[in-house]
Amino acid sequence: MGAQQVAERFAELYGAGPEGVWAAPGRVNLIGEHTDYNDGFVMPFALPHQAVAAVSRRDDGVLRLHSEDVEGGVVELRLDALAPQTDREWTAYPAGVVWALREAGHEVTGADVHLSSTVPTGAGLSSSAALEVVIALALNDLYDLGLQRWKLARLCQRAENVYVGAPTGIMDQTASACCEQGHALFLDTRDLSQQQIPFDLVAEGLRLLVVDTRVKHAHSGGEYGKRRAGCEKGAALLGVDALRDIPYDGLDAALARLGDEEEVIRLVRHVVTEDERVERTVALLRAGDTRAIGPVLTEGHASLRDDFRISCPELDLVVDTALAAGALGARMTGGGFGGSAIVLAEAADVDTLTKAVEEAFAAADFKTPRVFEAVPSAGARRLS
Ligand code: GAF
Repeated sequence: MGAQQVAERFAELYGAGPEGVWAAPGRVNLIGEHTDYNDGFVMPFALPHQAVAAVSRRDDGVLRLHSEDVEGGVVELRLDALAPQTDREWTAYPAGVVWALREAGHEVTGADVHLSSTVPTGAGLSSSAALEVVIALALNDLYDLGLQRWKLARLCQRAENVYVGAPTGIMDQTASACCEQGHALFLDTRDLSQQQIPFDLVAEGLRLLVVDTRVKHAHSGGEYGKRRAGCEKGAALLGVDALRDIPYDGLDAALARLGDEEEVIRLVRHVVTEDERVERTVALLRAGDTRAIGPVLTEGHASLRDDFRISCPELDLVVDTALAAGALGARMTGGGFGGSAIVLAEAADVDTLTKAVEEAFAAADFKTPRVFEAVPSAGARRLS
């Protein structure tokens, strides 16, 4: 839905037009998976799919929320009654942002919100971060809070960690808030320093496909938290603040010190090698050698599948089929346990690859996957 339609719907719901309309995108992560809560490197880019919010202020301590994408009417919440982990519905994401802003001391006295999103949910493409960031940006503008983008991302992460109760890192919210069109975002999650890396695949005759396996994933489920806890145990055993502090050339020595902690060894190996893969990818892109990142993406998938153990048969089938059909590289993207994979391919091979993946899914009796091209798009912004 465009800005005007969302504004018109807002007026129907609330009796007057909104003060403004904002958008925040979902993301694909090119490389750097499960590194963000280890103070490591990530490299997402924004999708054209986005959450759009029409918003007006209120001064009576009431938050009214409505979504075009969810059945049901307007949900009305009192700001002074917002409390962490009391809401299991979609409303927890926007309400959590209001809670986090207020808890951080920002004066937000209420809002009317109408939302409409094109980011597929449960597909590992950050539909929830898009919802959080679009609300944070709207309230930042309307209440003149003056918060920088990275700070908004931090508050959205707090909403997700504390209010929603999902122990995620900072990547998705920063991607939605800070990405730029035609670029991938090289983010150091330790100090949140950022570099925009030009990533114009079309100009090079390349395409990046997203294959949504339609196997739903969720972060509040236990597996994500278990991996995070395992990484923290690894850092503690090795006497470092975070696994980011284990240098790539010191990995073998570090693993040797972990003795028979087999599971921790696998987690540590993934995180340390994944940080190196991000740095390698950045170097290749800077050198203009985009095709050469393909094998790095594929290595990342093997590490997530074999060491981090968060892939699933559908994701593995995408990767294996795409590579056999001539892709330059392929990997699962996002949190894992379902969701989406990405495939880097020559433009001329896109149709063949898509058909090969669809046929392989049909033969395996999996749900029909949704395949689309990912074009590095703009981050969050005001539309009107
Ligand atoms: C999810 C989380 F939300 C991110 O913080 C990140 O950890 C990612 O999984 C894995 O890289 O998207």
